[in-house]
This record gives sequence, C-alpha cells and structure tokens, in this order.
Amino acid sequence: MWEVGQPLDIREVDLDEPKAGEVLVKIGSAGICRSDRHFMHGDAPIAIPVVLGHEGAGTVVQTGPGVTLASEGDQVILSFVPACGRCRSCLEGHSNLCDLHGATGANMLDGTTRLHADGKDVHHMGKVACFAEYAVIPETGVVPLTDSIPMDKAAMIGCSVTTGVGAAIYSAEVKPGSTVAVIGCGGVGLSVIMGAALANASQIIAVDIREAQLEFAMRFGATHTVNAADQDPVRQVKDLTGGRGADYTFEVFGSGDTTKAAYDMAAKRGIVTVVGIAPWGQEASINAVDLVRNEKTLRGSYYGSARSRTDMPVMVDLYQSGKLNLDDLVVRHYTLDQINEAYADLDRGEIGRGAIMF
Ligand code: COD
Ligand code: ZN
Repeated sequence: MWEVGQPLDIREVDLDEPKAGEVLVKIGSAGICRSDRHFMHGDAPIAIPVVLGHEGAGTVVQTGPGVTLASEGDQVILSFVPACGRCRSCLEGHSNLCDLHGATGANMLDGTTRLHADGKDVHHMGKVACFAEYAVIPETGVVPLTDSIPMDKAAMIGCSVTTGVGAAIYSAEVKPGSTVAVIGCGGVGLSVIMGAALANASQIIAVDIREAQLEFAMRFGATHTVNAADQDPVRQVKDLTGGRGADYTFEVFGSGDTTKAAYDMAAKRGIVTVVGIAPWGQEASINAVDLVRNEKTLRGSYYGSARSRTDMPVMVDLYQSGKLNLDDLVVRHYTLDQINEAYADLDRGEIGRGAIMF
C-alpha cells in the first residue's frame, strides 16, 4: 500500500535476511480480514508504504542468529503481536498487549524494517506483512504446528479464530447456559459464535445487516438471528431473551453505534465485549446511570486476550477434534494477483472468509 484509498500494488520489493531473533517464512496462505481494509481506507493510521496482511501461515525457510523458538522446515501460524516476553504486559501474562510491540508498530522489534523499495523503507503490518510470498518475522511471532493442518485454516487461527473464539472464552469467559448476542457476523464474528457455542451458551443470537451472513451464522452455532437492517437489534435481542437482554454481548464490526447497541442489549450484570475498532475519533455514548444501576461491565478485547504461543495450539487441537468448524469458514480462495478483487468481495459482503493461497 503506497497511498490511502488506492488499490494495493503488486510488485517486487527487497527483503533483507532475518536478523538476530528473526526468521524468514515462505507464506502458504493469508486471510482477507477487514482490519487491513481499515488501513486501506485510512480509518486507522499506519506507516506507509507498507506490506499489509496480518492473518497468515507458512513454513520457516531460514533462521537468523540465535533463534531457538523455531527451526527450518517448521510449519507456523503467524502472530501479529510477537511478544517480547520482558515487558510488564508480557510478564503479567498479557502478551497480546506486548509493550515493545506497541512501541515499534509496523516495524520490527528493533524499530527498523527488513522491507525496502525504491530506496525507501517499507513497513510490516503487525510485523507479519503476509500479503507477500516471503516475510521476515520475529521468532516470537511464529507459532510452530506439531501436526500439519491446511495452510488456509492455520492462517485463520492467526487472526479471526483466535480473536473471535478468544473474545468469547478468554475475554468474556462465557458461562454454560448463558445467553449471547453477537453484532457483526464476518470472519471474526462467526468465530465469536463458535467460541460461545464451545462454552455451551444456551442461546446465541447473531445480529447482522445481511441475511446471507445470518443464515451462514446458523452453521456455526447461532440459535437465533436478527437482521439489524430492518429491525431494532436492541429491541429484538431483548424480546428473544424474555425482556432481560443477553448475558454476554459482543461488538464485532467496529463503530460507535454498534458499540452502543451492544451495551444497550446487555442484561443486568451483562458483560459487553468490544472487539471491533471504530474509525479513529468515533465515540460511543452509554447511559452512565444504567451502567451503575444494572452493574454492567464494558470491556475491550484485543486478539482474543490470547497468548499466541500457548493459545493458538489450543485452537489447532479444537479444529482437529472437530470442535471448531474452520472447514466451512473459509469459502473462497484467491491468488495474490487477485487481492484487490478479494477486498471488493469483502466490501460486497460475500459470506465467510476469503484466503489467498500461494
Ligand atoms: N450491524 C450489524 N452488523 C453489521 C453492521 C451493523 N450496523 N454493519 C456491518 N455489519 C456486518 C457486516 O455485514 C459483516 O458481516 C460484519 O459486520 C463485519 O464482518 P467483516 O467480514 O467485514 O469483518 P471481519 O470479521 O474480517 O473483521 C471485523 C473486525 C471487527 C475484527 C474488524 O473490522 C476490526 O475492527 N478490526 C480491528 C480490531 C482488531 O482487533 N484488529 C486486529 C486484527 S483483526
Ligand atoms: Zn484480522
């Protein structure tokens, strides 16, 4: 991406060798996630030029000096928050919020880039930059697979699955028998639904503005659907839960309005988990009295509050034991040359997840 608002440019760029603590990965698959779209539209800031792509999997083909966490030939899931293991967040067990990663943004952990073009530094989205045949990645940003699984499924675990399933089971800690509402049923929202189903929620209400998305959500564990294009989703969720509202609500689109709706449709003592990031500057207003009188909890969830190196292997196990339906999640495959078409499909609201195969 050279400029905000322009199509992605597919071209050759220079990639340095991996430095100390870094590995070179041959990318196998990269997922089409809306977060990249936010950067393309300028809804979220990122250093440019940049190689986008943060949902990926591949094979380690070279290791830099001192690497101990991965070996040549390892099949790996890529994590867009490579944890340093030494900052306060990592030490407290919240490696998804690694301070050093946060401070170095779309550069490597030493603050420099391995990508260059036309004499300029090119940045690495999430230190992953997997819309490319090869990527140099910090060793803590790769999670080796012990058993081989298809690369497109492994890629989904790198973002949507861990973000969504993690939001349900690690951030919100959905309890068996509870009621759940999920606003936004794209790749990430469907994964929240799968997480709520894994946690044995009794009622899972899918909310979207597209009927096809809602029908699709039923395959992943939704028990009820609400089309927010023609009905008030807050009213509908309350009606479906005997007037109480849902015990757990999730915002998985990214806007002030849907955040407010997620808050308003929560029951007394409800847990409201916001996964989507609204365009920069947007705010969500909540009723300050209701917050206290109904003892609601409003919280954010980034990367499913997961610890990639231990929690992504859990997602792999759940997939292999048939408890996470990743086979139905990925519905379309593209080549890298078709990436702009893939994002046009996302904009049109095609159902399920798309993945680039290399
Ligand atoms: N009400 C209900 N549903 C809506 C509404 C609305 N008003 N508007 C749109 N939707 C639906 C769309 O029809 C679509 O089905 C769904 O919301 C969004 O799905 P996708 O496939 O476009 O998006 P995802 O699932 O790829 O990504 C969703 C995120 C919330 C993760 C993304 O938008 C985001 O905010 N990313 C930043 C947050 C983050 O953690 N990023 C890290 C990497 S993902
Ligand atoms: Zn993503």
